[in-house]
Amino acid sequence: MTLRRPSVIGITCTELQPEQADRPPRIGQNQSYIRAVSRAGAAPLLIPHITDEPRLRALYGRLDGILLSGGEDIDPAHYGERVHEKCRTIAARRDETELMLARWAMDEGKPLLAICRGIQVLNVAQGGSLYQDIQAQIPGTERHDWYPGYPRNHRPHTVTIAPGTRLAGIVEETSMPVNSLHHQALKKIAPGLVVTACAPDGIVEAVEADNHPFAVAVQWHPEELADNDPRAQHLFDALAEACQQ
Ligand SMILES: [Mn+2]
Repeated sequence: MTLRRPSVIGITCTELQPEQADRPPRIGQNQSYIRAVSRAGAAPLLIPHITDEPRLRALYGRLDGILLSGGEDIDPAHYGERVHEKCRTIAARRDETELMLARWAMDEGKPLLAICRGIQVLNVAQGGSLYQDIQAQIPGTERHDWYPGYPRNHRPHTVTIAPGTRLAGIVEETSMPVNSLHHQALKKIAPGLVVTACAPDGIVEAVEADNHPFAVAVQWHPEELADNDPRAQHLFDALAEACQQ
């Protein structure tokens, strides 16, 4: 058996809200992502917000795979809309950084796992659009923003997964309960992406690229389930596996 070098997977960061007024601006990310990537045998690397293309490119070049994480709302200008009153925090430097990473990974076939905000970044990067607030913009939908006040592994709805998709192969299910920590959702699906899972109310919960070695995106938060649920951990395992190809 040949020992292989562990893959390096870049995890994008969120802008941390200062608890005290005198705290400087900081970035970081939930340790659940780091645990899930580590458990998959890969080395996690937190990616700061770098909007200078050559320098971000230098960092990107050293990564075997990308994990687009959850967080703020994307500036609707990136999909040609004005800011809706229910749109929440926007992080301009994060938008710019992640849209570049997503486009490069899609163009060049670098393995990509996109979670929550990540599925939205991937869709917008490829020319899709978003509902800026599910409750305000889509009548008759169920609640999807189960935060704060609920555990992050609370599973309020199921997803139906299309058989034969990469996602179905990874989680080995065609229906399963998931957590739901989002108030936005995919609207127009970008060219090159296919919907692979939906909630009972029709909200798109997963997409993947049909012409890419590994570009899988989910609207739920598998990193918050992966400590106890192999179906969630398998998404990170599959990303790490793709990075070794
Ligand atoms: Mn949901």
